[in-house]
Amino acid sequence: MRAWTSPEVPRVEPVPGAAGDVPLLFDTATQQLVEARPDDIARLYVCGITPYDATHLGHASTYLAFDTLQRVWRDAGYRVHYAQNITDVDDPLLERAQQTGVDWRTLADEQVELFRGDMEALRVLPPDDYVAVTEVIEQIGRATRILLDRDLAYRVEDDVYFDIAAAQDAAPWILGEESGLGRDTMLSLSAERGGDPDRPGKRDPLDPLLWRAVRPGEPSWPSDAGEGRPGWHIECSVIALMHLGRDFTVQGGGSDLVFPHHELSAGHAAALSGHPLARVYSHAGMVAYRGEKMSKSLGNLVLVSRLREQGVDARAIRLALLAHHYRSDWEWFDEALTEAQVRLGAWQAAMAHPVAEVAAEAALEEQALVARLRAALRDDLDTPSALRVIDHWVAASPPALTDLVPRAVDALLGIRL
Ligand code: 5CA
Ligand code: ZN
Repeated sequence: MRAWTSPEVPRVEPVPGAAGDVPLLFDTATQQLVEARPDDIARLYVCGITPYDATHLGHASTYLAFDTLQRVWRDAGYRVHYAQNITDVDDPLLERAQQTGVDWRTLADEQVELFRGDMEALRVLPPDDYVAVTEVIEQIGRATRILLDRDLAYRVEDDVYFDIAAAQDAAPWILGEESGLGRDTMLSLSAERGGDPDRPGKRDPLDPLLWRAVRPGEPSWPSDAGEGRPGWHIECSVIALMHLGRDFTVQGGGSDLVFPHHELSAGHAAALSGHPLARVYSHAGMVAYRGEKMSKSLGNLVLVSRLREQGVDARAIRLALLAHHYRSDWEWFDEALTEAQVRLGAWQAAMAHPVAEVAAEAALEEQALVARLRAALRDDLDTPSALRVIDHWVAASPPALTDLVPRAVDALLGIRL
């Protein structure tokens, strides 16, 4: 799939030396801060949208978290290979299409287009590989066939399930290693989040669907696993393996994906490749609105496109989201936009007229400021502290400044002043 146009990212000189400049990131699997250290290049996968009711501020907040990670890596001199999926065939999407009488493909296309526009307006760096499930049906069918042939999958009627117990014996993967959850919690989350723990005939109630055989009225494709369509977790395992390879740097998404999605995507990938899926599992907190998680199923949504239509500056939306630490759960209040607009105005006023040269002392201060900005972001993407660093500088109203600070704000925070 076509992604969207990349914003320009200015280089901020001097570039920090490579060693020691990798960000620390909280890893869900080990529950601690770890270095998100790329090999030759940083390889990042972030779970993409299921294209309906996009883009709400919860989605935007999650993508901004990983946008910040990407900007920190790039600023430190690393190349980044970023992949993202689109879940364009799945039960909730098909249900929504059915309810509204729209063809599911039309719904998905329109929503992906809206998402692209929102991401572009927010200056989110696009993925290098933006892959819809419908583009990789054949590969997912083949992967399912491989798992069947290795006895790591089995059929219940014509549907195919992943055999968790067999995979744990055969692959470098253990259920619970990523999420740290106990079985009872897993069972209830599985039922809530698209699983079918009560289906008779499964070897383990937690075994997830890999391939769903054709049903009347549902889209289906021929494949090595039979006529049907992919289950959910396998799409991300296959897309990630195809484009990033095994054992990549960071697997990301919102915290609602910790279980079952990321746990079982990791299981499928380990069973297919013989290696762990990723090194770090990073999760963004949930944005709530009117007391509950902002979600399509509850309908309590604030859409980026709606705010843009109302004439809200996308930079203010970005600043309002960056004002929260990516890992915290927080609630959106409309006043947050006013605060962000005030902040944006103050930054613009202070940085409106960069000059070519400033006194040596002022230049050193600017460099120290950029160092503080970088340090905040390297510390588990602490954007609230990063914004405060700029606020303090702006409040002190330096008489003249070069373009170093606005360039750093653009490169690292994605705000072009
Ligand atoms: N297509 C799947 C992932 S493979 C999916 O979860 N799609 S989604 O459209 O529901 O969500 C897209 C991304 O936004 C996911 O990373 C999800 O974790 C995140 N997300 C969803 N709701 C919120 C929310 N309220 N706050 C923060 N992030 C959210
Ligand atoms: Zn995913």
